[in-house]
Amino acid sequence: MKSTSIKKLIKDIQSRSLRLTVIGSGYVGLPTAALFAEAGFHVIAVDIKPEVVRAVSNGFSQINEPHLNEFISRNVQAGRLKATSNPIEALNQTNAVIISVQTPIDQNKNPILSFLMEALEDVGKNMKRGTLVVISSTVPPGTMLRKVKPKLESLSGLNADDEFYLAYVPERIAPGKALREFVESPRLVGSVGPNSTKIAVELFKTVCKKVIETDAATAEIAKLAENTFRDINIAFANQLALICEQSGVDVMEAIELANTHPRVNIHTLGPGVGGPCLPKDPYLLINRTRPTKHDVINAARRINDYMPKHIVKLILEALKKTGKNIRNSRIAIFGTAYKGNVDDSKLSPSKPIIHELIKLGAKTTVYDPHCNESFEAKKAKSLHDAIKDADCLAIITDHTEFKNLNLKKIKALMNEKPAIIDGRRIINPHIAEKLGFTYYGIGLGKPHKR
Ligand code: SAJ
Repeated sequence: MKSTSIKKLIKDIQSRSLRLTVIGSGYVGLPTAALFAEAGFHVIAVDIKPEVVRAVSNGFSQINEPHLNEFISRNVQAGRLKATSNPIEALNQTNAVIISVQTPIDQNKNPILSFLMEALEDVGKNMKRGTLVVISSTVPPGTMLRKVKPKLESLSGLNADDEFYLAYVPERIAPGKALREFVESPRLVGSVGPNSTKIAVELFKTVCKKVIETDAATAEIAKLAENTFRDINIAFANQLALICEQSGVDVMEAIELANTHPRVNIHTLGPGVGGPCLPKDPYLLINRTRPTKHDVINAARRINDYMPKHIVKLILEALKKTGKNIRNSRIAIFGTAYKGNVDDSKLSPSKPIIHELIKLGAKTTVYDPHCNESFEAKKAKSLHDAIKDADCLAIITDHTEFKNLNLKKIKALMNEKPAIIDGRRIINPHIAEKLGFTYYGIGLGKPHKR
């Protein structure tokens, strides 16, 4: 009986007759739904936000992700992709479900698992025997075995890996490259049992080039380790930047040289670390462990959280140098998105920077060609509007549009004695200074080489 059901599921995957629900149609869920539909499955994308459901039903995405619109429109037209805000309606029509809801943290840095628990409630109460349940959300260590499995078993009255199938398949896609990375990045399948693994591997093989099997607990830690490693590496680059500023050295050159060593790969410094993942995943990783003095993870978080304050410090220094006071100075902020070429401003370093500037009495204007957020500053319609009569330009996001700025034109629009604070080191300091800007680049110790 059991082996028939496994064989049937595998056959259904191979013939694409398996029907799939994806719960949570955000930055991860929507690319997931679109790619499985593209692979030939019938997929129902579920989201609580009516505007998301409306957009997908009309064949487009509210998320600004390269090529996602094409995939959605093609698959909606082909009848393979639908959207609904009613998970039960979707679950009744499908025999596999991928849950990709958010798992943020609260003010005390503790995980908020309520979105996941609500989704599990719907799935557990409504799933049929033989359903495959995949958790794709990032979760604290131990969640699959301690929370997800018992909850689904008790709500459904079915046994995992026997009467229904369960796997942890964490996502690894970076916004801006989501579709490509979904296919190209090796995908971890965290097992709660051999039958479940077999089926989950078969399903993900239809879209991902490489699938790696492990147990669920190890996959949970591996996923969190990836983002925590990146956060720690960036914190190291940021600390190097602070060291270089005091040592009269350019951190960009120092890192470039260090990275010529075959076993060194220092990441890029910046104005802080934002986004839906890196600022919170380290806290998920250490959530259930005893506090320890020997703690690189919290130390890295502290450094990265300090960086926005450092940007404000550089702004104050530059204004002082040009004989201006922050109160009533006009500051143009370039970028509210958390990183280049995305429209997401979640936990963006721009937020604390803008709030502090407003608190200090600066007239703050923001410009972001990708992102609507302004964090209570005045929003400029164009680069020209943002920069006009500004005393200081602070570059916070590394959007492509900011990489080749016409500094001559910018200088002509700005007030006398203009300053630039380069939080992403995308401007040539020598050119800026030659044109008469007071230039402060993060990690650029002065006097720097000419
Ligand atoms: N940043 C730096 N320096 C760097 C790299 C990034 O300051 O060298 C900053 C960015 O500007 C941004 C923040 O860090 O503010 C996060 O950007 P990111 O590109 O590192 O990460 P995300 O949040 O867009 O995506 C990450 C990715 N994880 C890794 O690369 C290990 C992605 O693969 C994950 O799928 C995603 O988190 C996730 O959802 O977990």
